[in-house]
Amino acid sequence: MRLSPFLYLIVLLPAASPRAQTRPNIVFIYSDDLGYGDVGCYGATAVRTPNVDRLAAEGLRFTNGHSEAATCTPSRFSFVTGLYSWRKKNTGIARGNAGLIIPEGTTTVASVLTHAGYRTGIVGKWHLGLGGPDGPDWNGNVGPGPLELGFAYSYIIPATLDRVPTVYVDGRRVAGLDPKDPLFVSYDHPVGDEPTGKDYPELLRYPASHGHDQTIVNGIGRIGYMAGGRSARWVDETVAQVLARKAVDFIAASRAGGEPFFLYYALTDIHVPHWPNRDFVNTSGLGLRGDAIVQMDWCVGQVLHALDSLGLADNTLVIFSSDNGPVVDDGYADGSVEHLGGHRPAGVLRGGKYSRFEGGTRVPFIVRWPGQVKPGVSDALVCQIDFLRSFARLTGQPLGATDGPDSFDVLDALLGRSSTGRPYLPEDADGPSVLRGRWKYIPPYPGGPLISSVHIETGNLMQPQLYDLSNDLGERHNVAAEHPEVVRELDALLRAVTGPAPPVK
Ligand code: NG6
Ligand code: CA
Repeated sequence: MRLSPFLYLIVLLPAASPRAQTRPNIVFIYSDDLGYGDVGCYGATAVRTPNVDRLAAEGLRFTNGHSEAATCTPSRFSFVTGLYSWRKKNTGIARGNAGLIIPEGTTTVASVLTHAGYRTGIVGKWHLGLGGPDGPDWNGNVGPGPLELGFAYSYIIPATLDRVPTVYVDGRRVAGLDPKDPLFVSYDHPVGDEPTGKDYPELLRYPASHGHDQTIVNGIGRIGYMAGGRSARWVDETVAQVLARKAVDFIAASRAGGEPFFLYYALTDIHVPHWPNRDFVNTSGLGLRGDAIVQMDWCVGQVLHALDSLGLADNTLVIFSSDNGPVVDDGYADGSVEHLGGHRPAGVLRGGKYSRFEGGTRVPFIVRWPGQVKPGVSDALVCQIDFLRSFARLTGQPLGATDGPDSFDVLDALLGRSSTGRPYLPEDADGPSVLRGRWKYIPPYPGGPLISSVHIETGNLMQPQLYDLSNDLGERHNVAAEHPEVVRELDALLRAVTGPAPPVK
């Protein structure tokens, strides 16, 4: 039987249907502590990052893309909830046994995409607490956690690589835990009789330079004490590989299920402790931190390769970014400072992780969606907190005023269809500064100019600071005295934004 031209059209329609174009899969690859100058496409020459550079060449590279905060927990809180981190208490850097920081029932980027019919998953670093107010039951149900906040799949490390417990959590259970060897965790007092870095520094792979002197696990002094759970402990030199496998498996399973998917792939690199797989040791010439960058780039490559080989690349929006700016010695004397050479982790920016200067939150930020996002460079002001509302529009989800109230819909900027992003951005480093147009305003803050342990400038000054980023991206010339009216305006803006907080349960 010959098909009429009309029938041909119907048969052919699904492949080119608008659904395929407007509801792409979304993969957010979130690096940890990666600086504005740490990858090739942002100017690094001493370390090679071909996979991140490939994303940039095939996508849109933002020069003014930000995390919401200069540390991890608040940045992640904002990305997940669309709320500024200071809206809620306890969004400072969370302990590894903290209770879940985000109340159940909060609208999240994952719950929005679940409503839109997406299969949602998180793989990697969580660091937003688990369990009730007293923390999780490590030997039972570890929830509530990502699964109660809109993620259908969750394979995470609870906090950071340097915080106990050093175990994976698969869904609501510690993966591979033997009930005969229960896991004990405390941040207040030693548990069990395993050596600590404080008492047995000779057992360490490399010494701590600051803190990190509690339980030694796998030759690394950690923050916090733990005992038991031996069968469940991760092996530092394979964490990136284990998580990359989980990410790729999630993509493949979603492809098999035929649903659009959202993957939040939160890399553990390049946070301390730096212990890349032996495949990457001595590959950068920049010491262990540089080797961790190479491993991070490999992780990105694993995802790109999976998308290519499964035929998903064209219909997948990939976003790559970092949760805060860079730090070289974040508490371990692992040789990274000595090997840094001329590499500048924050590039042209001043400050880094923990800092109010741009180095704190201005980070690599790349969007790729072949055929939809024209490759290039964008100066639009965008922030990870804006994904919630931008993805809602992308997927046609109506939101109420209290859903992600601090998230702006910057979809057009993210897709390169507009050069305008959000109108201003509060940047948090234990208290906000604000960026609007060419101006960066840092209100007076006490606390001293330097965190000496990490060699990073805080940006604290008892006088107002105003920088004209159009000619002073490195924030060297405080022009507050020359522009009192701008200082007044931005101070008022900041007060208005931080003022009457929307109710957070
Ligand atoms: C600090 C840790 C640092 C890192 C940071 C959190 C010390 C001395 N420093 O308190 O090593 O873990 O917290 O980093 O313990 S973040 O990227 O997760 O915010
Ligand atoms: Ca971080």
